[in-house]
Amino acid sequence: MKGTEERSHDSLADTGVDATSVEERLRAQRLETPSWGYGDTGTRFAVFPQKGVPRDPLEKFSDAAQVHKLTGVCPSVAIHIPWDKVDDYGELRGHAESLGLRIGAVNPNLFQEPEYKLGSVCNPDPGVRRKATDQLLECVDIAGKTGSEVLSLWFADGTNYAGQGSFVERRHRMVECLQEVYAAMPEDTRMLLEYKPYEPAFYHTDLADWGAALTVAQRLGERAEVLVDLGHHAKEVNIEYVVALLLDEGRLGGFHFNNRKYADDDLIVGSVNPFELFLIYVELVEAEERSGTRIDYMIDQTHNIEPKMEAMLLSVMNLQEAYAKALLVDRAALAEARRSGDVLGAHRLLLDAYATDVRPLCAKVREDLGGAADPIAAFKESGYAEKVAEERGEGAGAGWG
Ligand code: RM4
Ligand code: MN
Ligand code: MN
Repeated sequence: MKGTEERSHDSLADTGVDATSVEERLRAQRLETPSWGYGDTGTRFAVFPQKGVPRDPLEKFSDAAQVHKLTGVCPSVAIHIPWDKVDDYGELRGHAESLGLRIGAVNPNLFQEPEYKLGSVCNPDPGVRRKATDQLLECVDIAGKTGSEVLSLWFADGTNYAGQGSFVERRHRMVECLQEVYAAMPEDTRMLLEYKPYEPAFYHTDLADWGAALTVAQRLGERAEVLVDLGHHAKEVNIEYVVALLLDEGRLGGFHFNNRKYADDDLIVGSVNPFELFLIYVELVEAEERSGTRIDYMIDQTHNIEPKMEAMLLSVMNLQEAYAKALLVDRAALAEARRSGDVLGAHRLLLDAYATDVRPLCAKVREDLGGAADPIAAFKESGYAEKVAEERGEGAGAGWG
């Protein structure tokens, strides 16, 4: 039986790429996991409680530490406020750091309170806009206390019926509120604007697509960038093209990885359309080679019926594989095929990379990082799930709100 190292190099033998540099880049990959992916979440129909889910934000970090330990590439955790509200953010930060983690993007909820029925920063009532702006400013403050450098904003703002609101007035209100927040951000903090075309509003959304998010970001300044969530597009949108375009404008700041079959399903990334994920990474790899590209790669998933920790591990493995395959594309040959008009030659270079079995390579990279060749098997063997099920019990999960 061959060792991981040997199998890893076998799989690259025919690709003509430099295995060492591919491994180096894979070791440098960073993926942020979401605190809410560890808690009990659900649909509007039901939330199914699972045994051993974290009861508070600190326990979510303990679970995230397991994911980092087994994969070696997940040292940060995104938080949602108020789901992860604590009295002492210094304590939360200390707990994270004691586990070898740091706090990633701070995500404010501006969609749960009754006042936000007609919107938050776009609300026609100036009093409600003030409240929303103050909540955003509180998150800037939390980012400072927790050592986070990213304020990640998704707005549920929108309308349900034609005529309900003025698109333009609502947009102006959003820009005005965000200008105040942007001005309050320390120099090293970035603001990410996440778009979504529907839900919970069903007629229009105030940041519906990449164009809406990009133009608001441009109004604010260089440290405002667009976040692409893979579940937030109309059907058949060519997401890799959107990614390339935002990269070219220097305004792709973040990713929310997940996968969907129909709507904003928040399923495990790569579970529905792994080829699309690969094509997105093909664009990202190219951009990474340009200087100044700083993208926060985050997972945004809710695990409703699947075991949450294993779901997170599988997501990370799928992202490692997609990245690895994209790194295997023979770029020089691709450029030549494009130049000479070799349509299928160019296409097949992508297919060749996609068809390569990169699992041994990714297993080796994880082992190099102190993680596990097979993180899910290692997790099962570790007994962690049984231990926390015993300690934490069932049904007290910290999830939605
Ligand atoms: C939204 C969006 C946000 C996420 C919330 C909970 O659809 O994806 O990123 O934080 O859901
Ligand atoms: Mn998202
Ligand atoms: Mn979403």
